Amino acid sequence: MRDATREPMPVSAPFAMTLDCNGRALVLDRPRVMGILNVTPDSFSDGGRYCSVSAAREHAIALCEAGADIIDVGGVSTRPGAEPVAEAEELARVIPVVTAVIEHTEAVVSVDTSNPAVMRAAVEAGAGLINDVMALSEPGAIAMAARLSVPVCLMHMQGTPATMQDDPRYTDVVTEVVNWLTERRDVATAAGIPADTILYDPGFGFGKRLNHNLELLQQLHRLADLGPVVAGLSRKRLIGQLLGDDQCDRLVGSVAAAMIAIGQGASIVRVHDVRETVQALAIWHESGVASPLVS
Ligand code: 8Y4
Repeated sequence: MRDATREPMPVSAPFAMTLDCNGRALVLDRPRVMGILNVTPDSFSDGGRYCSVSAAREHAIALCEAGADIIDVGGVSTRPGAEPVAEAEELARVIPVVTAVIEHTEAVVSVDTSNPAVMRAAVEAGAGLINDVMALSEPGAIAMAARLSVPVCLMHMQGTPATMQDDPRYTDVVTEVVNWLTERRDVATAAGIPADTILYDPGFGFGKRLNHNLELLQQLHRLADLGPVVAGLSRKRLIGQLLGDDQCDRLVGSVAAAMIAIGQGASIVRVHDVRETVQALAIWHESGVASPLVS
């Protein structure tokens, strides 16, 4: 029997919203987990394309069985020093995997890309969310996202992946990130993207030092005033920094960080370790502790 003290907390607008992700519903009545599926050659390599697609598909199925609500498929690395990837190559990596994940799972598929042609092909293959670390700043990206009418995640980055960690500077990182995301929202809505289909992400680690990342985490609730927040902390360097050892295993630290982000009002956490994060979130949910998503 379900004890009255363990009934889920009531959740109200504005963020108990349901997003229509290309026919698949993403209900933000509780924190959701986005599982990371990298389809760069170093992740599921075997030379041949078929092998890597089937390996990626199997990993996606495992992530869903572990409780992922969203699978984020990305074919281009954002690491400093990563090789640029031609459009044809990105399409060849991403689209067969999107197709396979749509066919074999019920998850919302998000496409991690800044390229409008990849956005279009992915949505045609069934993807239901655009996750763009460039916040639709590439030529044609805003217009394409507006035309595709799927929700978009706008992420903040200072600089470019190649140089962003060289010397990031802010006067007031949280205010600057909030203002920048507000500007990107205004550009997006002016182009016809409905405001209630936009998600916001501070871009942990993207042109930020440890103190910047921590300030953003401490004040993540200020981003949540804009709309649903996505937080990606999983296995990032800041976890190693906080643990005092860059080389140590980052699993437990990543799960803890995801929980803190949820406590600060994040709607979606982007993670590698789905099973562990889902377990931690179950404790959150079942505890009945008031969700910050309740307004
Ligand atoms: C180990 C593994 C260390 C991965 C670092 C990393 C975000 C994102 C990335 C994010 C959203 C990454 C595509 C960087 N981070 N999308 N993408 N938010 N929305 N690095 O924080 O995971 S890639």
